[in-house]
Amino acid sequence: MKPFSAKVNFKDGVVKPYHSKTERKLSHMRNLFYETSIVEKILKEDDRIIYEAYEIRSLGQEGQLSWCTTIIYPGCIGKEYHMTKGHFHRKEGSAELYIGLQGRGYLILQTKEGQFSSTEIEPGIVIYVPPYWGHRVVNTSQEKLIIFAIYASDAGHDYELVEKKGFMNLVFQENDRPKFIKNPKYFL
Ligand code: M6P
Ligand code: ZN
Repeated sequence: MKPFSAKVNFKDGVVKPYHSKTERKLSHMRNLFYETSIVEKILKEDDRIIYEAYEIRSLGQEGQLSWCTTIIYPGCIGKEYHMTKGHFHRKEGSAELYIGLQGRGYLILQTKEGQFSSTEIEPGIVIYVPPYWGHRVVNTSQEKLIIFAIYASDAGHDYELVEKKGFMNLVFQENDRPKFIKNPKYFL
């Protein structure tokens, strides 16, 4: 394999060239937002894009790195801010690095044993996601939240647990400010 490069636009998060672009619409996240009845109501009129990701992949082999920009559009579903699906790594001992490029929000993290953590993201903030911590990005700003992430190419994405249980805390907009609320649907 030879060295290669790509260009990341730090303002809009677009990567050129990229290997894959993922577009996550509300219909792809039906059961991830807390207020499922509001989701269904919105979907009758508008299947809005919640976020997009541009990925540069290396071979899915040990020792290789992949990287990705993610652009989370501003907005709420009911009171809950737009967010990514969130995932654990299939190879659970695999860490990741997040770097804020634009906008503001939170990276929320949790372990399968019930520990929870959150870190504010803003341009220039670098967050280390240790092995074994599931992670989700939440956009609490009124502009696009753009992040850059670097991870092991063989880490893999495990969405199952998040789809089943959600995250321990929800990030709601209250009086125009983010507020963390215990997720009543979460169980250990
Ligand atoms: C970050 C990285 C990617 C991830 C993307 C979207 O850029 O962690 O690996 O795919 O965010 O998040 P999710 O996969 O949870 O939808
Ligand atoms: Zn990850």
